[in-house]
Amino acid sequence: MKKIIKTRKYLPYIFTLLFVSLTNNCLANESSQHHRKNSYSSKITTNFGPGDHYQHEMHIDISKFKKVADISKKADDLPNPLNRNKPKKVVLVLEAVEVISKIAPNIRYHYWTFNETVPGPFLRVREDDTVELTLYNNKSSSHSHAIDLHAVTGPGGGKSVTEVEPGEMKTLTFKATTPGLYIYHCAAGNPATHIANGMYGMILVEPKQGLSKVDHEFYVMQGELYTKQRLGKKGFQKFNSRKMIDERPEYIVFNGKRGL
Ligand SMILES: [Cu+2]
Repeated sequence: MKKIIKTRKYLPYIFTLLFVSLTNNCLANESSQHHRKNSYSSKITTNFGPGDHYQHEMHIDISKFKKVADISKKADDLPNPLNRNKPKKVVLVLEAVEVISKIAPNIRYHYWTFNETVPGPFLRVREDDTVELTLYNNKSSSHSHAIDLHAVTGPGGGKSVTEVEPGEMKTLTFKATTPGLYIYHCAAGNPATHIANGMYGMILVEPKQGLSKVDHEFYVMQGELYTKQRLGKKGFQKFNSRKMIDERPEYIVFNGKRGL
């Protein structure tokens, strides 16, 4: 990060850095109906949020998931400014895909993603656009997934109409009424677990008058990975819900993995 800032002296630019907070104030507990049989074990609590006793342990066959060489979204991989005077209909398609990729060399993790990168695609629309967003859930997924866009006004930011089981797809249509830069994230089951595993990104709703011209724009998001094994341990890393509840990440990453 520091390196990027130092070498980009031709500021200003839009720097989209988001600190993903994985705290106890998330929305719901894992529900057994959102999982494939025998792929997990969860201890359900009745209080709001995951609660101190939340447990989630995956039992997956990693050979059944797609291998992705580089999970990291490139910081300069985002759409250009829109330069449009009028609103229009924008069609977006996202796919929830669970993959195996590397936090660092020889350190593998079962990432849950939008479109196979962390963060997911940078979405860019204009104020008053009508956005039609389709969410697919890859049939290989171990969980149901959904999308909650903070640019959307309505139940769960769209989560309530986009929750999809493996192999399903659903479409949400919304009007981008309020300009701003917003997070989107999966909100199925226990949202903190889905976010921790990589299901987040950003949506920019450009104001009608557009944004000031800049030399460069970058897309960088911070995430935290809660692995059962300690930092630096080689091999496949399992998710540890206890560390997530306690907010004790083993890895703090930018765009999904350790920098090289
Ligand atoms: Cu999800």
